[in-house]
Amino acid sequence: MKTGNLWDIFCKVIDNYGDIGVCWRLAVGLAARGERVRLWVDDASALRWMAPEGAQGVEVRPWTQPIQTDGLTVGDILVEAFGCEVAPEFIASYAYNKRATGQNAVWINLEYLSAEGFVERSHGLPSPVMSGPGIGLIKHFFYPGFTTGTGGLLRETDLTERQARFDRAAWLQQLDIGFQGERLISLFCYEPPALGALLDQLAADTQATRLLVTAGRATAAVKAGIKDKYRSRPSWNQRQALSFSYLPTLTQRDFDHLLWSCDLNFVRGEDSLVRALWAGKPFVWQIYPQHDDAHHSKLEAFLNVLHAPPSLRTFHHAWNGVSQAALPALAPSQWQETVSAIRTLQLQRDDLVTQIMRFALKTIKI
Ligand code: TRH
Repeated sequence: MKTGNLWDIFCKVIDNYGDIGVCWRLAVGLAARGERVRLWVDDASALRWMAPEGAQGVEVRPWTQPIQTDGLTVGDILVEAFGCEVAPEFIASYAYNKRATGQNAVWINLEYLSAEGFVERSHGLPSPVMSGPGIGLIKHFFYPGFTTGTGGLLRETDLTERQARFDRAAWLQQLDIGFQGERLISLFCYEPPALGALLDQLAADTQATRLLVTAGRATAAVKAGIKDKYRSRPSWNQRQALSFSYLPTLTQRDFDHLLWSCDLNFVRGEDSLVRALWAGKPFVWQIYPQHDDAHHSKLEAFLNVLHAPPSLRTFHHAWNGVSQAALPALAPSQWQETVSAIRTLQLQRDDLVTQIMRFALKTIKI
């Protein structure tokens, strides 16, 4: 495809880091392939620690109300991330420009990652705009996913080379983690109901474990859990089999390094799930909870795509509060093969940036 197109990606930060995390990765991926990107975001604060150095070819713009469109060069491709509803004044000038130049509009609705069946059915579908300043334009749904009929997963072109070059010992030292050969487990989570049970399990294990706890909600949850334990059972970690390292906020690159360094990763939301998959180590996923428990079927669909063995399924059910059963024992050695298999399979598929660029070009030419 011809490169050098100008992409306008719109992102609204609802909560947590996934929306901006995915949009940033997409923007950087496009720029790395010669595209130009403007990322319009209502709250760019997380980028200060996720990507403090920015990226060549990506311009982060504040999504002000309204956006000042006077004198703005309209881009070629418009991406609306996660149904964030692009600013009407921007749509008006985009639509005006496309009509005036006779160029096809490319307005892509980027959706959340899911392994559910509707993703294949909905990926690529057109949705004519029936009202508002964009009336007459056609939006297209773009669904990331795990199967060939979907938009794929975000993956950098140099991912496997970076992994091959990675020096685990040096990275741990750089982070001041006093690693002494113990099992390393990363923890990026919300407030899992079984967190207390996990801490007990690790403290009771004959194998020493260091839990690398990510900043924010995971740190708050672990500290609260430990406090509770000391209050009710002061001897819960008497042998000190379980130790803790509380991490600062990491750049997205260092977040990968964390996952590559650990023997087991606990991740949450969609973006870190994909990073855990690329890391290729056994992982446990806490799915983003939805009010109507819609996340239960989403979790099940993912476990099916993963071909998760029974021990991994039951662990996920307890970790996510889908079942009230006691947290089963961790069995990472039984899970390794499953993770390696999905990683190998997904590495053979076209990544999301390749696919979205192909999709945009096709739509421009229609
Ligand atoms: O933060 P999340 O829980 O994001 C969630 C989900 O995406 C959810 O679907 C969405 O609806 C909700 O946000 C609004 O988890 P996720 O998706 O894994 O995103 C985390 C991002 O933060 C990811 O890009 C990795 C990055 N990260 C760092 O770069 N450094 C860090 O230290 C940590 C802990 C995370």
